[in-house]
Amino acid sequence: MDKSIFVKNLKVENQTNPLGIDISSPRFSWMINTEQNNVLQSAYHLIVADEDGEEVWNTGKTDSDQSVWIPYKGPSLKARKCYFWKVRIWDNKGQISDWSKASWEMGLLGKDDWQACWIEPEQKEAVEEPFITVQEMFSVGLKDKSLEEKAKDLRPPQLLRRKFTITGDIKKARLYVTSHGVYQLELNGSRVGNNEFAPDFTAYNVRLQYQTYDVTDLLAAGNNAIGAVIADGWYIGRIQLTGHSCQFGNKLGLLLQLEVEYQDGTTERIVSDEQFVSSTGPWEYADLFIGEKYDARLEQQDWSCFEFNDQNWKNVKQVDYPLDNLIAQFGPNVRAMEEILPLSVHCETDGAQIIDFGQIIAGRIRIAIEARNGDIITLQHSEVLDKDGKFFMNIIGRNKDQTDIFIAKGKGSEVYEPRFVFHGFRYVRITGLKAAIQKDAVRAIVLYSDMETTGHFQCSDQRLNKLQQNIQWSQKTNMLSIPTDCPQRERAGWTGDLQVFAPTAAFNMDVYTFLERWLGDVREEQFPDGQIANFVPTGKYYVKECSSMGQLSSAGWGDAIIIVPWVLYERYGDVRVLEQNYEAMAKWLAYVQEKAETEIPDSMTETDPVVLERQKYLWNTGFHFGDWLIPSIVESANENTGPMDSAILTKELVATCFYANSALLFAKIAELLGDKEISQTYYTLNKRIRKAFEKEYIESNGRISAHFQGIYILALQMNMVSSEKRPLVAAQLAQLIKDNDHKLDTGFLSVPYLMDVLCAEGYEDIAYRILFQTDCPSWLYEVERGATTIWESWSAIKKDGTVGHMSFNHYAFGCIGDWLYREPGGIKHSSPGYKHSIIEPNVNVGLSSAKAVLKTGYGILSSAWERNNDFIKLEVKIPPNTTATVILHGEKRVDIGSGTHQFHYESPSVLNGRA
Ligand code: RAM
Repeated sequence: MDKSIFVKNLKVENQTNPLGIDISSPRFSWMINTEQNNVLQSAYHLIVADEDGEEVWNTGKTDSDQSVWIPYKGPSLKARKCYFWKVRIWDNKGQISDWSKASWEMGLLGKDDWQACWIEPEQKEAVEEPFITVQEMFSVGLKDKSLEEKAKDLRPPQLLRRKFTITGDIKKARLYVTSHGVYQLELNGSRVGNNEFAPDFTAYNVRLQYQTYDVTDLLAAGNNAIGAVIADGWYIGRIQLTGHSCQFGNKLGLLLQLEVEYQDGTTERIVSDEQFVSSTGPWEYADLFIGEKYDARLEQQDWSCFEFNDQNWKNVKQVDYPLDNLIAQFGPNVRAMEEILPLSVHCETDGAQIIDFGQIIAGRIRIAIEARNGDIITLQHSEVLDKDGKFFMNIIGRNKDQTDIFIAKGKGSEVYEPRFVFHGFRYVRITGLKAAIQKDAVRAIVLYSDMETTGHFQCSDQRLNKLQQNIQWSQKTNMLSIPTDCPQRERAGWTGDLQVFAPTAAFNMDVYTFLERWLGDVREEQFPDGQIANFVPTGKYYVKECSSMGQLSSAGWGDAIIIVPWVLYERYGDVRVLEQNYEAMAKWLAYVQEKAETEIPDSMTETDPVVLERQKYLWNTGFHFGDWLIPSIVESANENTGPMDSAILTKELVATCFYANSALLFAKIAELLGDKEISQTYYTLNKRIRKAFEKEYIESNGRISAHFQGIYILALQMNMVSSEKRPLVAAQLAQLIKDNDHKLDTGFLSVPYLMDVLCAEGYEDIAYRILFQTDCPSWLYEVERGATTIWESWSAIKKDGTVGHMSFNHYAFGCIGDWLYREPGGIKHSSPGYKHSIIEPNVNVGLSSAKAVLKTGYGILSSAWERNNDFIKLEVKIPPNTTATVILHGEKRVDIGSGTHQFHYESPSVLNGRA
């Protein structure tokens, strides 16, 4: 039937027909498909039935325009059961869609659903790296052991297998599994699923995910065998800044439950128990940071098949671990998402071959090798070459080797792809290979959490397009299981980095569920006094590591617990993320409030009661990273200070700005969740903090005591300035930028607001000069220096070509992406999840065209404009069930419904000779 509206993209918990859900009230979403304009949903009807076709929940025709995040409200859902759901909708024109159908399956819902026991293979003892401080890690004198020495402390991944028999005709078979370490599975010689680094990186002690696999087609009648390989991963291996090991435990273990349902209704369970046997395999070691050593001569053919002779394998031990920390996989798994062919291969004088993949990524290589038995081939990974084009290990520190070793068995062409490691790199230096490497014999395998790309920005300036691509690459490659600062040196879930980047991230990809999961860890790892960790998951040395700084959190980092859920709510429209984090937000703010109210700076000698009274509203004590990595400070840093002056000189003011900002956001959130009284309290608190800030730090001429660009930006953005002083403060900022030859000098926390603040205060021209600036520091300086990702430091390659020991893949400064989508792109959310949006392209940035596309929860929203002298042609696409207001040339407002709309209007050109 030719229906003019239909319902598509049915999702449960943001996934299509998911398996293994353990949420008691899963949320349903769908999109409406139609060729017609101005379509709004007026009602829906949703029915859920169980496996036997019995209806379990029927909403009846429900008058509502909600088509995303509708929570299930039927009777309790049962473990393991598959549920079928269908939905149809009515629109504002009286049309009814057909039913659209989908399903989901519940997983194991509690420890009683587990018959399996944890098992551990006999294993070489894991070596706990000696504790070093962050300062020691970054100190020049840091001694790192040679790879050979380290190898002695490393240990092999373990292979575990078990035989079993299938006695009937299978209806369905599910495998529920998790590990201490990272695992891969095989059934009868075939790989199970395509997850990498399962069970993902979470705060394992409190939240360990199990994965569910449909293995119906992998089982055979009669004899079968199951095999698992487990490597140290994040649980035991070297991680985070200081390359510590054993942060969550020190023994590899497996928990597995295979459930088979036969056609006749009977069931069978094969679980991890002492019938498993174990052995080491071809891996001598595999450490996430150091790399993998693989000896192909030790491969055991068909080790996961029934016939394999496992006589020499060892027994495993059943061990008792509480099962309370188990949760079902939530959100995307890591996968091999892309493959890249080399750009070039060249030989160094010593015979080493350098492969250039033309793109910095996180992942590893796959290489076809022709070598002799016992040949040792070494793969080193790096993000840059030095000034003279020579291989240069840009990442230094303890255990940051990123080196894989392959020992050939020498039988024709052998394909090697490391399995339990990933690296941050663009270049690979290969030694030990006699033959010249052919380009098509190698691929770079790009690994990240499997999220949909939702955003696209393009404009008439190719350099900005390259910047946008670089931002997207830094995002993908820093979203491998958790949101990280960088995928090579630290790979840590720094809360501050994500906080500044979250709005950009939410344009580029569907990060909602991925970040919801990580926020779960942030909450779980909140300290009893309310502090939120600087990076999450933390690990057992976190507290010790922070002790030199005197506190476990920092302003602008801990505030992620309020800012990130708020951004997610705005961009995806699901109130649950606010509800879930509400308590943690309140605890964090209570901690900050207590600090502000009870502490004053050590240097303070004031006795004036008025001055002392306002100290209660200033968060001006303790350690904070401040406006981290201010370019001019990084430039002038010496070995002793490092970048720490950025923190020391700005921390008081930054902390107070974030205190005000978080109080305000929390007031809004409380209001939204119906907590009126609390909301009022925090609106008032916000006002008091702002007033105290102005009194304490802003002079009558608008100068702020910490005279840095970033402080002015934060003060203006967070409304710390009265309306009378605003122009003066803004003028100070403008002057600072002019004095800096129109270059930014902003750190991590202020840079997200740089462009918005300048534009809002009437300094558009300065903002655009910063945008198109090509001298260092600037976004286009990096682009012109050949960047393929966003760098940690703007001057990671200096003007004279000197290459620094920096990370070349930190997404934080890529936060300008949000502005590109919103301003030249023109897409702005106006009600949560883009139910209503504002399309207001800034056609005077200095571009002749721009296009922004975003796949929202309702469908594609886009804005594309082109300038022809003084005339603008704008095409806008609005998804069904949403509306938009188009603002032309800053004044004319047009309200529109879904569909494609075109506008032509006049807007005098201010191209100023730019693209
Ligand atoms: C660096 C990290 C991260 C930042 C912290 C404060 O070590 O790379 O980006 O958040 O410091």
